[in-house]
Amino acid sequence: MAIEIQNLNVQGMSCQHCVHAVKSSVSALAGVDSVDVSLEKKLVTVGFDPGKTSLKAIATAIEDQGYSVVQ
Ligand SMILES: [Cu+2]
Repeated sequence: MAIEIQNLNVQGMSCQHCVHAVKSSVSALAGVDSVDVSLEKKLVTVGFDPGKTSLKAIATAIEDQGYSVVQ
């Protein structure tokens, strides 16, 4: 399975707690291979198997933590 890498612009992340909340919620999804968060760039970089999850599911997991994903 090929891993797809995508960037999401996420508003509302301000500290390491936010980084941790986003990382742990996204990495809990089946099919997610890697999660990186840049507070400076307001960017979440996700590596995932598109056969097991989708960018939409990943965005929803982030929004469930109280952050806004800008499409
Ligand atoms: Cu925070």
